[in-house]
Amino acid sequence: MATVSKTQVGLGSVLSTVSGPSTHEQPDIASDDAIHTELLEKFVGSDEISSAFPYNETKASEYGQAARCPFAGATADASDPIVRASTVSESNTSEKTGEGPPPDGENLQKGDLDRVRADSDGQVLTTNQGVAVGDNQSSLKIGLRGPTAMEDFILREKLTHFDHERIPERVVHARGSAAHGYFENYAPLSEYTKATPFNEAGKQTPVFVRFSTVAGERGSSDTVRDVRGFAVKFYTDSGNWDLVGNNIPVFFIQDAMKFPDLVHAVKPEPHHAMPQASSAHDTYWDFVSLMPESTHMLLWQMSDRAIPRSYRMMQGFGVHTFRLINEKNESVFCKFHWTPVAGTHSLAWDEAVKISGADADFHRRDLWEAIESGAYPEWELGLQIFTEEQADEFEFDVLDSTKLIPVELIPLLPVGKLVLNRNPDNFFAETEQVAFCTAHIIPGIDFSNDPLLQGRIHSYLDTQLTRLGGPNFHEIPINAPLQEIHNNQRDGMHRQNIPRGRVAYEPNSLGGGCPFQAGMQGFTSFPETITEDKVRGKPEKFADHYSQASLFWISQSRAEKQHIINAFRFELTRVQVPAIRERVVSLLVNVDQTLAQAVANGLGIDLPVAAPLASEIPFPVLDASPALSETHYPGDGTIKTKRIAILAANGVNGDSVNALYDAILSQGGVPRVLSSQLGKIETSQGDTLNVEATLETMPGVLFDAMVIADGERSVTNLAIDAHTVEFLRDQYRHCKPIMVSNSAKILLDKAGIEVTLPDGSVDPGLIISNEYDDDTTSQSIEQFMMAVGKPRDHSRETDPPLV
Ligand code: HDE
Repeated sequence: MATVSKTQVGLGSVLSTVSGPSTHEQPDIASDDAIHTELLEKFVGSDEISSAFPYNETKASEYGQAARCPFAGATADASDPIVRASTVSESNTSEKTGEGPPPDGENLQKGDLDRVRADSDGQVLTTNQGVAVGDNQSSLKIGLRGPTAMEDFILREKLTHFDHERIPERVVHARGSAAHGYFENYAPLSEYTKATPFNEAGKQTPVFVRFSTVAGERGSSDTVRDVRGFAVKFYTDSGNWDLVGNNIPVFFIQDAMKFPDLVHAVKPEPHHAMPQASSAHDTYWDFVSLMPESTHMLLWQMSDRAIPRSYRMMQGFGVHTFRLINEKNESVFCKFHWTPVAGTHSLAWDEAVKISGADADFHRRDLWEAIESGAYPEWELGLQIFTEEQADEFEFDVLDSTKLIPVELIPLLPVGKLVLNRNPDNFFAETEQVAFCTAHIIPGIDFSNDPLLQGRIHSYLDTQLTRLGGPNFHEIPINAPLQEIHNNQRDGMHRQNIPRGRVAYEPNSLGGGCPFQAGMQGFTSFPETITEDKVRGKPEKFADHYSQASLFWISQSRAEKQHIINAFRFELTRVQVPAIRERVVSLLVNVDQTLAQAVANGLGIDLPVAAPLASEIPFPVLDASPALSETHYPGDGTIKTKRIAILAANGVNGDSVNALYDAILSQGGVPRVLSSQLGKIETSQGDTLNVEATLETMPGVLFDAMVIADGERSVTNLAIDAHTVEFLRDQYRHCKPIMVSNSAKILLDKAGIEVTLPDGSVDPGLIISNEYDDDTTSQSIEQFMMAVGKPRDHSRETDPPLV
């Protein structure tokens, strides 16, 4: 191209932002004015890069067959980065603007959370504008006894910020706790999926996991009867993937259309805003008894699964059927299961109620303490993988979220482990602001047509707009992916990122086509063929509302069944309208006659006739699935993180307490010496022991097991504190291991505790030790620890309770 003079190219044009000459010719840009030279360079470069796109060469690929394989967008290299810049003045650098042009093609918002962590060590207090505050004690007044000055910007900034500290809580799952960790993949899963967390053996993907209850408000108690959320955000190297699941594998409803109704029914009743965090009220049971598809979920919700011992001891489920897609674009269906290494364990209902009073933060504290002490909670991820053809053969529909796939039918393929090893720095910044969304998926994973899942894809993004104040919540550090974000979305409330350049559209030629679409390297939806009418309705198999409810019932142990009956009895007794109670029992008649009869007896009503079935198609009677019982997940048998109370008072045998304390600690348990008040107690050896907590502040429900320490005088002293007897009774009633010495048997008598089980056999959880001596005591300790390491043995239970 011939060079031309500045007049020809129109230097005046680059000093303006409107119009310019109609030439492509290359000017002689060796100007004596550096800014003019750069402006010319930018002007010429823009024309050059734009000329590389004489037309939209990929347009034709958007149509017909060609559209099945999306193309990568057309791009051209800008010869000079100044061409993409917003302004040539970017070379004027400062401490604030940074060192001029940013690295080519990078969004520096990416990265670990350290870039936004703040520590104030050695720093003075400042305003939000960074002005050092001289006095943080008093507002500015006109005279010591005078009015406060309007100009006190320090006071006003502080109060204004405080006034706006709260954000709306989540509509559901408001109460939760979270932790950081990682997912480690066992082996490449490329046969099924190209999703990058699964593509290498040993690969670790950072995660943030939030557990929650559903119905209660943000400040409600942890141990209420409720489903628990189990939401995992994977910060993968192909973007964020959120697996937003629950601790129960099925759901109440089949279609997203009914979710607001369900939530309105279970939340506190609108007139008096009661009850908090409980389904035991009329509107809830009114709704679900008119929705027979809820029956399966109701059995789970009334089971022990709805009162977990710990977030660390719950299974997790993706619930819906998802798709996996491999590099060849082949797809299989998949369900996600998390199985806790610590086993699946639950509280007793009476215990859960008492914990609510003793420590409303029981689960939050448990998770925090376990991680803080290095006992990192762990789960194994298992996949149920099946083909569309297999799905068609099942007697239930895999798109129906009120159904599960028994693992006896499709076994779990173990694919990796989840480890939670870091507590958040700040509850609000991380746990409260984290935004999970079922629409966050990555290449290799896709949705199924489950109508519940389809509604969720909309709902989660939508809810964040209100909760987190606009569409830029993805820039909040806890939500930002590790991958860089490059797109033409702009503006909105609280935008953090400063996009460079004038191009905010695609296709473009002025930005060299960038950012350009990734084509087959990017996310592509599975091209499922659908040839059906547009309708509102549900498939026939969805009309089976009871066979899996019966399956769940018959798969439970004797104790689990009794707990389900008791839970129905409790919840329905709190319901006031008899017709609603009867309607619920009429659903149960279709599940199991014994269950329905037992609940009816508890309510003092005659067995109602069975609720009519929604379909005439006979539905299958299924074989029991042992994996649906909690007894299938006993855990690793260790006492790790188990809290063990050692009750002691003046005159205690210090040697026996020390031996026990050491033994518990050495096996990873958490011993605490409890007495009537804090301070020191004298041992029979003449030493002293520190009391760590009192019987009044930490009642028995907060411990997994207890010991009445050896020493006659100590026992006598404990006997005059009624808390001791309550402690013993609760531990006994909740089927927890108890160890007492011979001399402490008097306390058992006082508590009305028999040394044998109600059926007369030996109680394996009640260990009576001889007076302290090295050998026999260590045998008793061993026996006690074995009992503590096992799941609870419910053989002490009677209905009503004897103790
Ligand atoms: Fe949710 N759900 N949900 N849900 N859900 C929310 O999103 C919704 C459903 C689940 O720790 C909300 O950010 C609809 C099933 C968890 O932050 C909201 C439907 C399952 C969490 C929402 C469902 C879940 C939520 C409230 C029916 C188990 C907490 C705040 C179509 C598979 C995530 C928010 C966290 C949270 C909507 C049904 C699990 C309103 C519309 C089924 C674990 O968007």
